[in-house]
Amino acid sequence: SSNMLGKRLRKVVQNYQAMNKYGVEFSGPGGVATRPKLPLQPITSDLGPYKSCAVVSSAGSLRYSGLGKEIDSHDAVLRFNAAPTVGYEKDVGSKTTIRLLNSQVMASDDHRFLSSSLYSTGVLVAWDPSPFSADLSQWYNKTDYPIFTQYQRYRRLHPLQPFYILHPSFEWQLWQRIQDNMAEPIQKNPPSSGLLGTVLMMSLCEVVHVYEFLPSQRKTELCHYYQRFYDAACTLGAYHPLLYEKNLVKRMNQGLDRDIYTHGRVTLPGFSTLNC
Ligand code: NCC
Repeated sequence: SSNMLGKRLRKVVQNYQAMNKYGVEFSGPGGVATRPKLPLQPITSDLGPYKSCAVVSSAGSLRYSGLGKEIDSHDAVLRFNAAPTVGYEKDVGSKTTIRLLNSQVMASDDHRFLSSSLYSTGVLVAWDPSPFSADLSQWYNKTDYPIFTQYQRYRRLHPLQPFYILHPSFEWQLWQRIQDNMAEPIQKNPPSSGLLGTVLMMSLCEVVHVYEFLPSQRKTELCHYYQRFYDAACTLGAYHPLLYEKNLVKRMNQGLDRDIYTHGRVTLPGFSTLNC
């Protein structure tokens, strides 16, 4: 009915405006200093909408999961930081539509951000754990890692690859949602890339499947599926309020508990399908 359509349209506009707020039109103080420029439009105007999406956590429990085919069957796939696909296709698939990077990855020598081909597939989105929620110039002048210089360097080398930066207010609005879902006070650090990416995909997709964010029966202390490093804090959190993030995602899950146990899969609705 036209009433339904009206509601949907209103939602689309609201979504658009909301994303604009934590979108990417920040051109930065200093004009010349910030060239090459950020994209003109927010990512939600340039990408999607997609029907079905996959968010692939980097958890060690993806190892031997055999989920690769299922992950690749989605219209868009989001991956994190330095998580590779080559050599792990059976478990994590090979499609990369978006890669969400924290600023530490962009800055540290280990990850060879400027030279590795790992980052040249798909659309890049970067974020920095800014302690400042409101003041963009304060953040710009004191980021945790040199996100802007690295962004400029990368863009000069790869001028055609789409590359966005998340507005820090997105981190803190999301942090507030996690806190609202908990009776006890949580640590005042930004959410992990995992939850940031999940919510980003909820803005771009009708339905979002997140893999091994809520650990399956394969739960392990192996930190990442691609590294021999063991630490339970990778799954439970230390700096990031990861356990609380997982609680929130568990609450939003529209899939079966059994799918979590067997596949490490949760199913979340996209914002465009919600009427609230
Ligand atoms: O480990 P990381 O995350 O790159 O993983 C991406 C997201 O997957 C989810 N995850 C990961 C491992 C695991 N065992 N369980 C999980 O649920 C989390 O949601 C995680 O966000 C980050 O959030 O950006 C993080 O990045 C790393 C590190 O900077 C990069 O991997 C590059 O090496 C952080 N590690 C350290 O700082 C040592 C990590 O805390 C968070």
